[in-house]
Amino acid sequence: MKKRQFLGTAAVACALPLAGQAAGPLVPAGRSPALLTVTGAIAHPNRGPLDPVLDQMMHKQQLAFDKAHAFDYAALLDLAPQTIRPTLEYDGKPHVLRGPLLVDVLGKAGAVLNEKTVLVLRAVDGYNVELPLAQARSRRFIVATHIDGKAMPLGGLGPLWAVYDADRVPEMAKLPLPQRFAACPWALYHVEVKAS
Ligand SMILES: Nc1nc2c(c(=O)[nH]1)N[C@H]1C(S)=C(S)[C@@H](COP(=O)(O)O)O[C@H]1N2
Ligand SMILES: [Mo]
Repeated sequence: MKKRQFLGTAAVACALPLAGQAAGPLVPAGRSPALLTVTGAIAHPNRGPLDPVLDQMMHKQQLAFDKAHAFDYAALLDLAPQTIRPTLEYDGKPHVLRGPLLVDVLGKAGAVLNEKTVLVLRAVDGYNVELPLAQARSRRFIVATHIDGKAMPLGGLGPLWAVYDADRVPEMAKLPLPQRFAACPWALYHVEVKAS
């Protein structure tokens, strides 16, 4: 597992335009690619607006934002991990999923939350779902980084999966397996915090 990486002023400095600077290393020290970008009602951004050139996939998915908090893998592993054991629909077996609570990820971004907040969870294939904050809390959604002790590949369910323990939510546990995980985008990469 990776050690914690420092994401303070260095990360903010890296997010600023590099105009006038000599070309540096391809991957600046202590920085790895953002896996999850949180936008909307947040008070602790660490990057600027959507760049319609370089943020091409988000641009194609018609996102728009003037600031964001981007998490790399280390930043997510730095948050207190939770472990859940839901039965998955793919094989009908319980699996161990681990990762920080979604609300803790939002907290790190300084999300401004109230009882009307809605979260839009979006995956790389464009699949997206509106999840009321109240449900993210009561169902204890996590941003899973590991399944059965292993990191999850892009191309599988990862690298991040917004998921919850359906077996432990009575109104979901009574549904057939294929109806329990519609609010759980695999390959999650973007969360919008919609205040209203
Ligand atoms: N990224 C992504 N996540 C997704 C989906 C999807 O199409 N893409 N389908 C959702 C739905 S509707 C269900 S029922 C479950 C299982 O769908 P799947 O068989 O497409 O994984 O995953 C959910 N998560
Ligand atoms: Mo579905």
